[in-house]
Amino acid sequence: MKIVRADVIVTCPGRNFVTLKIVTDEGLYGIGDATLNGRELAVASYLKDHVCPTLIGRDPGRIEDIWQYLYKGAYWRRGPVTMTAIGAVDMALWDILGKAANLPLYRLLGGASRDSVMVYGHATGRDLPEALERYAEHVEAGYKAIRIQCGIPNMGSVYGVSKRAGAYEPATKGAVDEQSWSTEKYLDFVPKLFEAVRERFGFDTHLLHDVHHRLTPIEAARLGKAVEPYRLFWLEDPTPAENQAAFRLIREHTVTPIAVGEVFNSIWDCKQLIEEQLVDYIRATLTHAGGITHLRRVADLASLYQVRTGCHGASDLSPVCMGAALHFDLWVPNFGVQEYMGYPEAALDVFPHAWRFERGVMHPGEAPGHGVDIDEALAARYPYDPAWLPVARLEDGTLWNW
Ligand code: KDG
Ligand code: MG
Repeated sequence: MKIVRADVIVTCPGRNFVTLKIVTDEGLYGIGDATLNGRELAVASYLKDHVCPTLIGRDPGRIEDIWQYLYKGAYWRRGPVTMTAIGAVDMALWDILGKAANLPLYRLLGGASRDSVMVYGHATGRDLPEALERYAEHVEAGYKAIRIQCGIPNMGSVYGVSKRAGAYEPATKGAVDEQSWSTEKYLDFVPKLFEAVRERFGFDTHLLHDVHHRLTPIEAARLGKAVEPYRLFWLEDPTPAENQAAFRLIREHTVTPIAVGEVFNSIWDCKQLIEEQLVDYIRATLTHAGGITHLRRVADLASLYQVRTGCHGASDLSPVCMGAALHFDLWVPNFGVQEYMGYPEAALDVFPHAWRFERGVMHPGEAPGHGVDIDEALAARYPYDPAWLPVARLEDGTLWNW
């Protein structure tokens, strides 16, 4: 079998997605998600201009060799754009392999390690009553794990709370959204938020929260310690992780479990965090971290240290990533949880899929490959629509981590 075409499809069915389609001389094709929120066209160009021409004529079954070729052969290694492009190629090649073998991807990886995949949903409110209502809806829908984010009293805007009604979507059209941040107000309010959740709903659901890189290590340590009575499933991205050693300080002070890594793109971003057992969950996902071929290396390293997976699954990762990730989750022995926020209706129509959700758990389905397709005619009806991720500033105007 030989690769005869590789096309990049950019579409905006409710939000922007970049998809790579690799076609073989036998008519089989595979697709991969190449969406990097707010930087979509950089990956589209990397693929179109620098990767697709090198794929033509290759055997799509040589997945490992193609991965190594794109990683080592570029000379310029790693980085979100490169690794997202490699991730999309890898995902598409595993899809082709599954279709050629007539097997769902999870069976190629070694078969199911569990019956279904626990996912966490997002309960987000502008204020405490609204956040608790959203939490109640998730409990009602059967979610076993729920992330809570809430507007902070007397703070203009906050991570996780959309300006628009409906699902969380941080990217905005037109001007970049400049949000304001006060660590003091946040640290004062958040323990009260968790207390209110546990008071109303008890301890039957796993409670998660995303700090979105906003705290310094010592502030994060203080928060982790303060919220121990509420027994979080995880506290996510408490501080930026470029300096992996910073997490030692958090670890020295608290037993609140830590999740990190949705912005990671390679094993090198998390090597120290894992080897020193500074985190409990690793959030890297297939699209941004080099596909199945690379993420399973991360998961295998993590398994040696009892670190579990918690793949990033925000809706800016396309339904293609979701499908592939669910196969990965069903197989990976050291699975923790999968994020799932749902998708706009139009996106679900553009990407017909075998995966399904039922009462807090998901299954990738039994279709060969990863089980997600793209309706190209429909995709063409939703042209690319530029959108920007926000930035955050402290109340005195200093640019902060969003
Ligand atoms: O594009 C940015 C989003 O993917 C990110 O804000 C979502 O932090 C996020 C999460 O935990 O899902
Ligand atoms: Mg996050």
